[in-house]
Amino acid sequence: MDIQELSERILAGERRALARAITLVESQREDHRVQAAGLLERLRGHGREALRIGLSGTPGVGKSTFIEAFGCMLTGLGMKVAVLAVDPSSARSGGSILGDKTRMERLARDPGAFIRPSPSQSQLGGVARRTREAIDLCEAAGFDVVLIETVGVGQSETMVAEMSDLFLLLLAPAGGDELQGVKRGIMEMADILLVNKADGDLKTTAMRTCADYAGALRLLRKRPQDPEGFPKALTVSAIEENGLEKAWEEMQALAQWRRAQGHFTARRAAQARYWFEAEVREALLARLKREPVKGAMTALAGQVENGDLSATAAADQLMREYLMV
Ligand SMILES: Nc1nc2c(ncn2[C@@H]2O[C@H](COP(=O)(O)OP(=O)(O)OP(=O)(O)O)[C@@H](O)[C@H]2O)c(=O)[nH]1
Ligand SMILES: [Mg+2]
Repeated sequence: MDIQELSERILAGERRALARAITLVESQREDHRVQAAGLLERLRGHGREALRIGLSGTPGVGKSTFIEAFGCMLTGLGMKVAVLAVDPSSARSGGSILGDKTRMERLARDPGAFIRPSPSQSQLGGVARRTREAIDLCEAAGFDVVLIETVGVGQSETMVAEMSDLFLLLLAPAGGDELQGVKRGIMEMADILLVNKADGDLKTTAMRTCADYAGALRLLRKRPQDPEGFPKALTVSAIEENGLEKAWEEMQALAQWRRAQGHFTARRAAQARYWFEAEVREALLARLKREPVKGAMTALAGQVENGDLSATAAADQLMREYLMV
């Protein structure tokens, strides 16, 4: 594969080149990793920046329906929209991805949109890197908005929040008790809560739920990266396509304020640092699982079990001999 040509075609906004590049960054093969690194390096400093919007929500809350409607609204405004899905649990079968394709049929056919489902990869670290690199590729290809979708499972929300400029949480209309179901940590990460399905019989419940969440948000500690009134709770109906423009206005207002205040750039810098540190940790852990460290660790563990070495002395020895620390 000619990396020079691929990078030129990505910069020219060619979908097929972008799709091919994402396949390359998803590959675990050593030679592919080298090519991917070369490509990403070549594309650095192109000066293009998308608004990265993370979106999370429990299964069935309406993420796919929302993305389809919201994405089409944005392309209707003349924007180029990329959708990346993050599914570290890999719990979803191929059937669900197929389901998504049909659910996002309109967006999938939209020439202003690019949709990339999650690869079947189970390791969270691998997914995080692949997604960050895919975001970079989409930015280089000139997308204005990159939507990063995740189902609210485990660490995936934190992961997506750490690679987004704005983080949205999609919620279902619910009775008061169910409000407690949203973990505080997730609430604290969200910039905008969207109570979906505010239509038909569910409309009044959705409005009440929204007011409840707005109340809960007011009790949270004020964050420096928020202007007055944020984080905010809004109602939407993805099916009836209501409240989407309002939600977009709020997102833009928040992003603009953060840009003007320097929070936008500062957040990206902090995220870059976070991922650097995460990569270092992961690389070290990976070395423990490979030879020769793996075997040395097993041997030392045996000595610790026999009482020949203390746990501390054995750990010190391993670090000195194999990890140069
Ligand atoms: N009434 C109503 N139903 C909705 C709305 N949005 C989505 N739904 C319905 O909720 C169900 C789940 O919607 P999806 O968009 O597939 O939800 P999801 O969050 O993507 O689900 P997973 O991909 O399984 O995590 C579908 O039957 C939708 O038709 C809405 O705004 N109003
Ligand atoms: Mg979905």
